[in-house]
Amino acid sequence: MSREQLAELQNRRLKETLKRVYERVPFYRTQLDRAGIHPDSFKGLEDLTRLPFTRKTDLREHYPFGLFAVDMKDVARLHASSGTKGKPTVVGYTRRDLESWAEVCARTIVAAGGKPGDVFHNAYGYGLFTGGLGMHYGAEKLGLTVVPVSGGTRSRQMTLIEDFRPRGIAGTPSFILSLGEAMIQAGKDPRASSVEYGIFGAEPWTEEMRRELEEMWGIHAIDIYGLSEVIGPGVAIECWQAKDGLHIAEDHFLVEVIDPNTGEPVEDGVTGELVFTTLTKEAIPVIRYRTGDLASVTREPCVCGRTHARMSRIKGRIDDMLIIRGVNVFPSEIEAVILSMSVIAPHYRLVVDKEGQLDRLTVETEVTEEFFAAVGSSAWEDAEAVKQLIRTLEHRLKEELGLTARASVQPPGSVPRSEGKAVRIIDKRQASQ
Ligand code: DLL
Repeated sequence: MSREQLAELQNRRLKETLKRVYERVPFYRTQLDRAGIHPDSFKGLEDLTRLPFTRKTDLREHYPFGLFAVDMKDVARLHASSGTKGKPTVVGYTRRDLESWAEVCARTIVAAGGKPGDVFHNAYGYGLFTGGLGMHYGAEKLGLTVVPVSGGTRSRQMTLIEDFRPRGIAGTPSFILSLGEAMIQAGKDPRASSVEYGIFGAEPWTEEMRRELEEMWGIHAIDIYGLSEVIGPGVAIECWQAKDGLHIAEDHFLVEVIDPNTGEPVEDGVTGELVFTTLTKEAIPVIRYRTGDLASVTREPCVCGRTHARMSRIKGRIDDMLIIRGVNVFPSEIEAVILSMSVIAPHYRLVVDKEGQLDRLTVETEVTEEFFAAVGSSAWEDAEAVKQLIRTLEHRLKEELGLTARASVQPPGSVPRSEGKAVRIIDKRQASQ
């Protein structure tokens, strides 16, 4: 579809969505009345920036179903976020929403290099989390054979991969990395497996992590982005041809990038907060939803031929930015430094606490098996090679990020692994005050 045709479609769908929420959701009616906007005079895309933003707090305040635009009898499915930072956010889907969701997820698998007939090992968690069922129905719609393995023990996943011979695999990058690691420990080579492409997302990851995963598994590692409030997985995906930005399903989701402080739009190519407006959702449409995710967008043509705009990798979340002794830093920047050191394994945690009045960051890492074998386990802390490694990591964090941090390097397996989204930041500041 040309960009002009797309704009026409978006314009029509945006007007329909606005009408829908104005008529059916008291929250939006109040918001729009306050802003002096009525669906009858709303001009569509050119009026977009006049619309008020919607925030996660709005969903929480109307917990559970207050922002739904349909009767409960028309809601075919519910999903919810884990709610680690307060009440969960609940989202609903009509049958048509489930269809559109399957459609956008099917497209993501095509973009990653998947095709009908593939066996697809889906290690995203099934349940209230959108990852498992979202990718599941996308894969079925495209005509793949889905293995709905969900999370679960690595040894079982290994056996299933050996026996069912999937071409595609999906899961959080941290989990697939630890699965590969478990295979190597069991004397198996992930590169020798049948897997050719991996669809990885739901948590931040870096180019360095992509290299680790591609090297370890011998696959194309493709970044997928999404969030429950907008639909779940399927909002955007890289194409295997370019791996240079994630194509946004713009016929379903309108994207904006704003300056998080002023709320004003920023130019293409400039990093800011992603804001989405849904164009086809029935059960819970969202208007200018502020994701808290930081990225930039480009509308330059892509080698793959898709015309949809591309977003950069997520640089971080606004609320994940750490301020350590006056230096602002995102976990992804620290990850890039850690992973650029070949003797450190791609597992880490960032622990923040207080030292007197000052914030203190400890970067917890572990070494590779080879390094460990060379040093030997006895007197680990006193080994000169370990001390030197700590000094080098601390020095590079300072040089490259301006960050004063303590480094800790431990034997392999010391950093806890997770089955879903990795827990990278342990903030002990409240407790230690
Ligand atoms: O994580 C949906 C999803 C499932 C996406 C499977 C991709 C694959 P939530 O649990 O609502 O939904 O979490 C959404 O996760 O706002 C981002 O902060 C983060 N996130 C998702 N994908 C990526 C990614 C799903 N590729 C939140 N890179 C989002 C970085 C991501 N962060």
